[in-house]
Amino acid sequence: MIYFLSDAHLGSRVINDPSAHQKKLVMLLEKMSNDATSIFLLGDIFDFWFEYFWSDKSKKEYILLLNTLKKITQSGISVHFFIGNHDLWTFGWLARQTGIQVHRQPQSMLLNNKRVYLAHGDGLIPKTFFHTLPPAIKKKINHFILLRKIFHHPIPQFLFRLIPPTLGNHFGYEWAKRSRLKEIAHPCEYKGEGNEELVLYAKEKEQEGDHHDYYIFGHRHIELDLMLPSKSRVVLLGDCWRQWTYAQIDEQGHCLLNTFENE
Ligand SMILES: [Mn+2]
Repeated sequence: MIYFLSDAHLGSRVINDPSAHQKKLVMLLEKMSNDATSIFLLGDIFDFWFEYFWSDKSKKEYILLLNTLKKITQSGISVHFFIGNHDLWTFGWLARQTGIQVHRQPQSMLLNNKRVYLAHGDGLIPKTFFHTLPPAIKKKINHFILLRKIFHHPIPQFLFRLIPPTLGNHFGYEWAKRSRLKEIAHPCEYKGEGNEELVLYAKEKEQEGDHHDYYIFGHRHIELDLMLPSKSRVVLLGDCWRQWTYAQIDEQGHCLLNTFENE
């Protein structure tokens, strides 16, 4: 079995019991590791993750998860970590600690004989859709793209790595907290086939002839399993902080969404 999960937002300052949250994620990973050949973490596993030039004691907060990941990779299961928009600032430390494989770009992979397109999902804005948008929304998206460029740029990253971790983390977790609070006030909703960017992105790739059987994304915090006219399926994973949903592809290549019940 191959498993996919995303958006745990571990360490979020809005989560009342962060250690219970981490334990539940570890339980899910341990359950998966019983029959997994690979596990895909599709972004925003951490609400804020940044690796500084200095040693950062706060990373101890995640020791249970880091040890679990290490145990899983050492048992021969490959764990793929796709950066999200909250945990893109890993510069090698996380991979060295746990044996996971970090992906910084969307990937096309052949998994159990299915062609699967994988990404966290932020920043994937379909070109044809963008041109149809009203100027105010275009402006908002351009602002987001600019911010994303700064976040991904090596110079600001280098400078931020010089900051003392306590200060950087305070800033980072407060920044991340704002989007969680926004989400609590206005839960993410499905925008419909004609407006959901990741669905349109998948449709665009199909039209370009770049066929995939499955498109699996996180980021949106909603569950979706939608078939396109080309018979491709777009799967949005939900999240692992409130909904506890994940996807799996079995040996026959069937994909389904599932909910983790805390037994
Ligand atoms: Mn995200």
